[in-house]
Amino acid sequence: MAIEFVTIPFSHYCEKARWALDRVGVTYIEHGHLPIFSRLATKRMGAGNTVPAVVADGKIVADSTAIVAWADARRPGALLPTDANERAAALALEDTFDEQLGPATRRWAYYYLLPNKAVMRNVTANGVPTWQARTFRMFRPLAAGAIKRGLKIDTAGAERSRQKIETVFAQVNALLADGRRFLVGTSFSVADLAFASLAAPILVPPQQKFGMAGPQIYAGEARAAVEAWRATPAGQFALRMFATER
Ligand SMILES: N[C@@H](CCC(=O)N[C@@H](CS)C(=O)NCC(=O)O)C(=O)O
Repeated sequence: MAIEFVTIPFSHYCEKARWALDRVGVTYIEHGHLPIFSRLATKRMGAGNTVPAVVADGKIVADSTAIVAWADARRPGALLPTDANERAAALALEDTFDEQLGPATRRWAYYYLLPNKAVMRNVTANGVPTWQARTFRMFRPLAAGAIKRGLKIDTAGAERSRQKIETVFAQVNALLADGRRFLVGTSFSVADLAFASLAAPILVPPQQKFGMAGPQIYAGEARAAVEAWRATPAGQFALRMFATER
């Protein structure tokens, strides 16, 4: 039976959960919402404030980390390594990416993309009810203002986020320096999935949907930063994960 999957379609945490569900072959019906509206949906289902959230067998599984664990339980070992040490290492990396990388890439991407009317129009037009897309378009400056305030998106915040991204990328570059193919062990795990999906807003892999395919969505200094991140070992690694494991 299909499960219900509530998302903001272009959210990288939702992509993390979607990738996990796809990986284990779970059938789901995705209910996409735009920011602000997503809270109405999660409230209605009795989940917290954020997406992704899943309803399966009448139970709510909220938070991408819980959804990955739920998905792995459907096909044990598909995402969480079965070896205890590897599992602990993969989960620790997932935590770092969830807590450090995800908020930083989101703030940095919003800082540069929110003012771009054409890109935002494209990004917010897909996978959500038409009335939401239309309302968002109509009240774009208001909605953009609310997102900016909610996520503290300003020049100083974008710079702090850039530094955080650099720190996490340096950590991943260091792991990859020994030539390993995956971040933990010898096969794909939640560590690879979490890094690639949460870095996606600043790497813009071609496999991404929702109007976010390709670095051309950025201009000027942001485009240059994106190209530089894509060229790092960590950037190349994430792009390879999207190309071969997504
Ligand atoms: N720790 C959460 C973070 C999820 C998250 O931050 N979701 C954002 C979208 S990227 C959200 O739902 N924002 C809407 C809101 O806060 O109203 C997870 O891993 O699922």
